[in-house]
Amino acid sequence: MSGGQPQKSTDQSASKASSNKPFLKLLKQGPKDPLPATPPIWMMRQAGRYLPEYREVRKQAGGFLNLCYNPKNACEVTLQPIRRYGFDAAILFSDILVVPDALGQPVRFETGEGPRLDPITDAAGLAKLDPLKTSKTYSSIYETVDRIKSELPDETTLIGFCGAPFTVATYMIAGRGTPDQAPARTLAYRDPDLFQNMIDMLVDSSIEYLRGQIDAGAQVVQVFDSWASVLPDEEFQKWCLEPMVRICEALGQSHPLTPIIGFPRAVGPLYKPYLEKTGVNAIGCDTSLSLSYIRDELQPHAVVQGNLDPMLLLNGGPQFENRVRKIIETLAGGRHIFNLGHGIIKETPLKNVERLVELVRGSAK
Ligand code: 1CP
Repeated sequence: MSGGQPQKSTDQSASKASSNKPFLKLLKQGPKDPLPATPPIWMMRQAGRYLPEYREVRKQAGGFLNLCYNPKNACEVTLQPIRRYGFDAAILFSDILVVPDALGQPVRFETGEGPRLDPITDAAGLAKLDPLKTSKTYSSIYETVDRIKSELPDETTLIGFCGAPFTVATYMIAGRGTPDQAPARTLAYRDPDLFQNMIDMLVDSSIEYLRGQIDAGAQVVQVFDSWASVLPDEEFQKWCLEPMVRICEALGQSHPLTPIIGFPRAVGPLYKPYLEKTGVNAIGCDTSLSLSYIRDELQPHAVVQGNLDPMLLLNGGPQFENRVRKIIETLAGGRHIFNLGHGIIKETPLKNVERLVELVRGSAK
């Protein structure tokens, strides 16, 4: 499998380009370097349904995955939030479920219902997947990255991404989003060897996919482990931490200059061991982490990213504004990227996002 093989480093351009990109520059700095006057800002799910211009393209794209696999349209929706708000980073428009789709487990998006896959529950199901077949699907995404790179403003950084193996496996096993990820947890306990094989396949394919995105022009990558918090400590080590360590080691060998952001959402006290063991450059902090924990326990070791509650952004008003100021003030002594604690909610008023950017950019002392 191509995933495990180190390749010649192709991320040299990332080092040259960082000086005029505040987001990339911060990620490459050490803790002692001078900090920017205001934190760089982007928002998880910044390209999406809260934007009228996204809904317009989406309507005409003929299905969500068609949008992801059409480089012209995917590039367009990636750039929309940059044009409107001037965020410091653009995130490739795609989805974490592109990986199972590429491996041969077709993904459908039912209108208003989220993703659907034929669940994999046994070895025969897993054996149908073919890691050698991914390149055709992945190359359309790389083409999108290449396009974005040529159209992105000079000062904007491009983030590539994938889902963490555990989070992606929860969808492959349940065949859909589930409130408690019970089908995946059950399979992991009932048949750990099969579960391990699935995780291994996802580790290799994620490495291949992230390397391809970086080679095509992604300057930073983020790995989303949205459901890591449902596992007890021991299983977290095995199914979340170890796979992420392997991904970071592989990228560290092939693309040592490309920063990695980890997002082990809602794992509470496990944030610290995650940071220590994976060595990620930056850590996405979810809404539940206290600002003092982020400042004292995480920020000395990595760039911290977060953590405004998307619900506060949706509601706006003084509570929202005060919290934005408090986040910035508390984390001002170290490296901080302003973001939400999870994805933006689709009903969020555009004027609140505008106000957020104004507050963050106007926060210089
Ligand atoms: O109808 C639509 O237009 C689909 C809505 C949508 C969008 C805009 C989905 C379906 N995916 C996306 C894009 C997307 N997804 C991006 C790129 C855009 C950006 O961030 O600006 C990214 C990074 C993701 C990541 C993603 N997809 C995650 C991890 C982050 C998180 O929110 O926790 C997860 C869990 C998914 C799965 C997924 N894709 C889409 C939906 C509705 C879901 C959740 C399904 C569920 O659990 O019910």
